[in-house]
Amino acid sequence: ERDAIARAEVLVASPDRNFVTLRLTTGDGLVGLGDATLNGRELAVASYLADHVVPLLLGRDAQRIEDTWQFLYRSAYWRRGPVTMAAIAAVDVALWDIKAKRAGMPLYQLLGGASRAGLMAYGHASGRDVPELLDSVRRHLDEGFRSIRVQTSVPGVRTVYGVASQPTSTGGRYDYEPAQRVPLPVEEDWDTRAYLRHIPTVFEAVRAEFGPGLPLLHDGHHRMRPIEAAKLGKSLEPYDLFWLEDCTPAENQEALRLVRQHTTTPLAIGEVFNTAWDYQTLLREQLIDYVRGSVTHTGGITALRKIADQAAMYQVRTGFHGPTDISPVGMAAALHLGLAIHNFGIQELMPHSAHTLEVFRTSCTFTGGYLHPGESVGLGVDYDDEAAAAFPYEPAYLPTTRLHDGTVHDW
Ligand code: GCO
Ligand code: MG
Repeated sequence: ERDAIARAEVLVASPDRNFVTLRLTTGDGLVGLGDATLNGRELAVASYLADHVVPLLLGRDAQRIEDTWQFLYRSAYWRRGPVTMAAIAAVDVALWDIKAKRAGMPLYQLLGGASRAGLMAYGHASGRDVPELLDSVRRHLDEGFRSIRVQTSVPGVRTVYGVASQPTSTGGRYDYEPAQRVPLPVEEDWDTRAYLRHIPTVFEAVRAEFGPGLPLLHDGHHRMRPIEAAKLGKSLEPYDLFWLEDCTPAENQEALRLVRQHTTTPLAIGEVFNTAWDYQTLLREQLIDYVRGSVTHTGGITALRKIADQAAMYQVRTGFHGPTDISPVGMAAALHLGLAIHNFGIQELMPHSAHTLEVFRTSCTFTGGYLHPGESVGLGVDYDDEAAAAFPYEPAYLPTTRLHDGTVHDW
């Protein structure tokens, strides 16, 4: 049985951070990889796969991608949710990897071929104050980035998520890592009024230094109420942002109506969404400009492609999530999809560490500000078991945030 799934392995490793990977092998030895990493809740997806999905996969026809997706989504009865959708995504991407290898082509060719030469990527500049931030922007430009996300500390706030606490780390970049290897989540603090006063002054300084042309992005990380987000969007209009991301938590999609009525700052949302339903009102009412989902957390290429096609009807473009917690397998999947679809917008890039890249050998490249998935057959990523053995799983938590009176806040 050439096409039958003969082996399904759930691989957990921590080369500087935790990753969960699904590896499927066909009867004739074709190997497919899928990313199942859910930052800070990794073992839940590993168990979902190993205990509940792997037994269903053995013997199935690896060529039947859509059918397998529908089977996993509907047969569980309990639909949606980050754990379920990350598990389905891993299976889906592994099957696309296998199908492209069977076809003898890089995956983007199977998805319709390249719609562009490369994928514009944005990097993460941050600083504890404005001079440090300007320096970080400069370093990113030196590394080839042509679009930059800008995050800074806020006066009166002790620690702000998304701002590197050390000025230098891997590759001389100003990096931050979303999850930390700590027994309890690190507690950060927050003050929305101080933030709303401060951020326009930061963008004013960045524009004054780097001019009007450089695409600049900002992540509100779900912290604002709708009226606060509307106010921020308005106050940032003079600085012509590429996007304002996650301005509200958006479980309530209607919140974006209020923001949209007040500002022309483009809005991006969706890194924590996991199905097309999360975007339904946002797309139909044209409340957003960019879809932020990742292949890894939105049910794979099969599902995210449908969302991208739906978005295209409203001239909404993609800006797929690409932090370090999307593994090189998940990133490769995003790049193949982004290269193939017409309504690609931009791709987030937080470069992986050298240890991560020892475990995941990827053909992806980043040159002149543009990402490309490479020309290897399939996804173009190999998993090195020997390298992975040196990096066992270590518990890690994302941080949490409290207001100054002690109230737990969105972060
Ligand atoms: C981003 C993000 C990330 C997430 C992280 C959570 O825009 O890249 O907001 O930093 O917080 O991926 O796991
Ligand atoms: Mg974000």
